[in-house]
Amino acid sequence: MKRTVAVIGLGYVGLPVACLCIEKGMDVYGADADGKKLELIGKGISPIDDPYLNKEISNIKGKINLTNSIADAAKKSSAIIVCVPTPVDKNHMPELSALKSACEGISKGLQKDAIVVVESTIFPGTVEEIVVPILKKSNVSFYLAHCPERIDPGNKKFTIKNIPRVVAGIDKESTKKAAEFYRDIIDAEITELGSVKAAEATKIMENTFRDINIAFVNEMAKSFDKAGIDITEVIKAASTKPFSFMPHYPGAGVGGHCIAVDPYYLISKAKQLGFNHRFLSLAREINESMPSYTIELLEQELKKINKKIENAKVGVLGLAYKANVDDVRESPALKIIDILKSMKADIFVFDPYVKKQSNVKDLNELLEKSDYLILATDHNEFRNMDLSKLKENDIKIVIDGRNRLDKEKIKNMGILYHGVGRH
Ligand code: SAJ
Repeated sequence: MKRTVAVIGLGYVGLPVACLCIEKGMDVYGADADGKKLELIGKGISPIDDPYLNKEISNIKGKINLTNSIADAAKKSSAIIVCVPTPVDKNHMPELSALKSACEGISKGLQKDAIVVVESTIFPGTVEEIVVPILKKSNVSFYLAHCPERIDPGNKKFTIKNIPRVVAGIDKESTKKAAEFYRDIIDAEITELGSVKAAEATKIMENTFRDINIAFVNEMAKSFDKAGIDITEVIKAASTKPFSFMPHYPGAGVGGHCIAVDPYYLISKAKQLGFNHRFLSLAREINESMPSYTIELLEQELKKINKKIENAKVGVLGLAYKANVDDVRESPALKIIDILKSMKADIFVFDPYVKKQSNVKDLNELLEKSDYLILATDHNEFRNMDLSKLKENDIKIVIDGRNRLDKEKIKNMGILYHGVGRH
């Protein structure tokens, strides 16, 4: 009998799940609160500019059942995969309203012995303390597990089809049923863990590991800026060691809905339990300081030519939180723009993936109008730009927020150059 799956939340996590389940011959009910998103998906257009989704989305046109009613999707399904956002609020506290309302909706339609799997990133304890009580309102027996999402937006090599996963349920049966489900759709190792808290903690550990390593190189970059050492050369050199070194790269900041968010889920939960994550908090502080550090670098270079930021014509290259994606969530570029605004600079912004929030039509117009540049996001278009255009447009300063541009070439054109830990 065909398995029927409800996917709650059709974003960068849920949509790949929906595409894959349809590809595997399942009946899929996709539920999302965003009518525009449902309309696009119904037309076979991906609401997210992502290589995997742009390719797969046409295969689900006319096959996926779309609804804005979570209860209706749950009513029809024996498996329910929850892929809603779990951000932090402005005080860096977990914001679980989307997860809670998804569970409320599911509890209104949950079928007896259905399996519910939460893929959204959550702190250890969320499933047992928050999800279970809400689903129990359904008054039916159900299986419940956590299988943390591992999507890397824009990654063509590792996609939902081949990324190994970990899974654990509130009881052995739930773990087994969830593992079966993922083994049916994913061609990679599915590891069953002994407790749902271990699964919740795994994702947080993966991403916190990345955050502290980025903070490490960001602090090194600040130190090397003082010492006149080019950190990109040192990272390259350290990477020649064939074991126990893992390169990370300094930059204008850490954005996105994973790395910049997940550590706070653990920090806040641990605080409730009486443990203070000093190291993780410091790493967050260092990474959060990078946008203002990038502005300080611009101020340093402006001082050399007796200029100030006020009324300076500053071109910001990029809005997205990382290269070649269209997502601006927690983007350092937005923080850089806010600081420039507060300092009354004249700001020009261009991002080829985020044209709606750009205020010039293309890179050429930005170069024509700007005197100083900040590279905030290393989109391929910026990495490969014709640097001679900097000279043609009389650009005086380049702050390379991702250490991606040819430092020597820029300096040889008589343009002031400063990267992050590189000058
Ligand atoms: N960043 C740095 N230096 C680095 C790496 C990243 O400053 O060395 C910045 C990026 O510019 C960006 C932010 O950190 O602003 C996050 O970058 P990311 O490459 O970690 O991209 P994400 O947020 O899409 O992370 C995803 C995560 N995947 C999941 O959570 C399932 C993460 O676990 C992956 O490690 C990451 O992709 C990846 O490796 O690409």
